[in-house]
Amino acid sequence: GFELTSPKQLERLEKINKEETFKGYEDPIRTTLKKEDNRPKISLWSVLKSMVGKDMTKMTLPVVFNEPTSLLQRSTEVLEYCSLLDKAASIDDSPTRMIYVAAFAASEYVSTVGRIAKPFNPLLGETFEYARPDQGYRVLVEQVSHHPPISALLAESPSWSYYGEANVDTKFLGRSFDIKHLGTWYVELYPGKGVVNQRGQRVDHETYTWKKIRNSVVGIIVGNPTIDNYGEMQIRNHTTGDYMSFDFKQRGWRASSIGEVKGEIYSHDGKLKYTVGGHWNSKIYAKDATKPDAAKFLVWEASERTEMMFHLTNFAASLNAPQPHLLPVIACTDTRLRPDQRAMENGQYDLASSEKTRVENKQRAARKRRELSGEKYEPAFFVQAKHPVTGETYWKYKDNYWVPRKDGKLRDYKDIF
Ligand code: CLR
Repeated sequence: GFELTSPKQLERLEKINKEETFKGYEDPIRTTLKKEDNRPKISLWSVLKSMVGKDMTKMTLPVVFNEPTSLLQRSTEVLEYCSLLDKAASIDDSPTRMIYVAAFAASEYVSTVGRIAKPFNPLLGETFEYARPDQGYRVLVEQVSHHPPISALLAESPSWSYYGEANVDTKFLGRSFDIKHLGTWYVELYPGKGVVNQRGQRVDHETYTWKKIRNSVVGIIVGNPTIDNYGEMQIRNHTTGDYMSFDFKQRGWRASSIGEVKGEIYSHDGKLKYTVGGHWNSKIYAKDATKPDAAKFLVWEASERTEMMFHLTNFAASLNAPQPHLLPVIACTDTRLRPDQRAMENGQYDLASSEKTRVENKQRAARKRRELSGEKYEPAFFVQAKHPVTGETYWKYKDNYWVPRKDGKLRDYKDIF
């Protein structure tokens, strides 16, 4: 929706097009699943009460507690509101760009409402790709480690990249089921007019980082499980030195406290520039803090949601769609081809359960084989490297997915399902 102006933006656009990213994405976007829920009713607490103290990877739950998405797809769901990043890149002033980056970081939480189900744990080497010709971006996610479960994600568009490591530490404590996020998330913005860094030089992009806040499922024992997301997010613009503290309040007794957020954006010299407020489950506003009588303005608003099975959002319903043009093009390791999850989506719960056991056994056998032959597992599309800006280790894309994909070379490069 925003004009691309800089040579860097045009170069990024050309790469995305030259690699035929949108090949296979010709079908209409699926936005819903069927409505009726024919799952057997089992109380969550009756199954969970024997599992206090366990983490999610060690819990074997009946497949009816799953939803037909994988954790690779749930990481991709963050991109539902990525037009906020397009908007950010269209702005010349860096603290103002931070407002939209922060709204993007908060917007992912609205999709958690009502989703009290276990996503499929990706198999080692499982991948997921997603591209949107209507919005000009593409995403690639790969499960790079099984113990602990870690996925690496890279999303790219002409004016931004979003990448990081999904690495969650889960624990069921009886009263609540808690999810802590260990990975760092990065946004690189390529504004049309470039960026002035802290040394006064004009450069073509800026780098932001933050860590995700905590998710917590409460109300399990009383039979009314709900999800809360809370904690302090520190967003830093490493290039200009701007920073923000963004507070996600823990759910209290007042209805208005549910989803409440409050943040302050400072420029590199410590001057308060903007305040940000609202709710991650509905709307986010910002206000110029340098003008005493400034009015707040709307930054982000959650999309309407049609009710459907598993309470998926309309965006989430698009992720696993078996689109006829796409299925022959994607890598053979793509979640869309995973048989147990497909059976679950089709309402075939017994098949889903037996297929889940089969693919997990297959994964175990492959690990045994590697152990016996002394082979070290290497992810296909990402490699660990030192980040040029933060100095932290991160998963760097090897730039070897989209070209082989367009040439049909990922159709049988591996057998994991
Ligand atoms: C939240 C948004 C993040 C990515 C992310 C990672 C882990 C997800 C979490 C999100 C939402 C809540 C989640 C969690 C893993 C397990 C937990 C789906 C999507 C569910 C609610 C736990 C349910 C467990 C019972 C059914 C036993 O960007």
